[in-house]
Amino acid sequence: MTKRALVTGVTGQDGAYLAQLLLGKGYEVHGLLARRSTDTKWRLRELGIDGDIRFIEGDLADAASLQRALVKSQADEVYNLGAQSFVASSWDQPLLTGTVDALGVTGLLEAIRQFKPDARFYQASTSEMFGLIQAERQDENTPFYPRSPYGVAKLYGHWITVNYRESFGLHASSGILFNHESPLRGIEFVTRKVTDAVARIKLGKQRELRLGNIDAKRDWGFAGDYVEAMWLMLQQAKPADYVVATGVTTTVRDMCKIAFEAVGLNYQDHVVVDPAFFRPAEVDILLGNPAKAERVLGWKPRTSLVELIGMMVEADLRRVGREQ
Ligand code: GDR
Repeated sequence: MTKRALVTGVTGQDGAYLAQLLLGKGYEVHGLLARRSTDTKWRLRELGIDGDIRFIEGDLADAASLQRALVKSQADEVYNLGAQSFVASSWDQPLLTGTVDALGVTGLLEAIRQFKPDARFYQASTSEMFGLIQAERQDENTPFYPRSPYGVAKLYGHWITVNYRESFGLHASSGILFNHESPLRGIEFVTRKVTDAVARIKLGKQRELRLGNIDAKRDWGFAGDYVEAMWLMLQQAKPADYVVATGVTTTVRDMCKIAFEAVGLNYQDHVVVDPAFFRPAEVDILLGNPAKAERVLGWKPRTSLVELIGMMVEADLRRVGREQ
């Protein structure tokens, strides 16, 4: 029997890699497609899978469209990857962020409860929920203290997932993913902003790179590795929550150093700190402990930060080169 999956956020970085993984496993993949005036399918085209996904028009902010998507797809597995996912924008659009990232999760869980209660559910939770809480390494038992409207909305999404699991017996799991990047990362996020700039500077199209807080520390992994953990969570007999991370933390500054060194440049010659990119509140350090994912799911990150940044710089050199 062919398995059917419904993926929200299918045009995003994680959605694209997950869809590729599921198609490779023989799934029928349905993707919720929000109507936008701009082209959103470029990632799916880059992976060569845009023609293989069954799109269902809908939006996490529209509960009726979620119900329709559930009925239409008859999904066995539902992956909720759709979100307003840029932390900095969540201060400018706090209500939209809450509507999509918090209430949207309830809308989807309700649609499952009413129309496909045997479907398994994955919620994209985030290390941003830990926020101010500094632990030696953050794990599933670390308390939460979000530091942005995004983090607060995601914490609601996390707890409503736990509550629907405990209240209605849904097979609902939540992956607390630390930062995960790739050549398909949106340009607004710091790693891709850096690797794109490195390519432009190397090819003589840009001179400087303006960044915010370069002392922030993040636990960065490769998105392609992380979508495997999502799938594994839904293959378990019992639903649960898992931290997905590398267990290594690096400053934005050192990540820049790696990226510029990949093309033989010194970041200090190009990076300018610009307070315009500082956030109203910052999460200073994130460092995860993926021991449970390794023990229960048999999952391990396979890509180091140096390999990841190298892969991103290479892809951006090709992209910028093509523009010329
Ligand atoms: P983050 O990712 O907020 O951690 O959330 P981002 O790459 O935006 O920021 C990482 C850190 O870099 C600092 N920083 C800058 N960030 C951006 N975007 N632009 C800059 O110029 C800049 N300069 C310094 C930030 O202040 C921050 O400390 C990501 C998102 O994918 C979330 O959706 C996800 O939940 C978490 O990761 C896990």
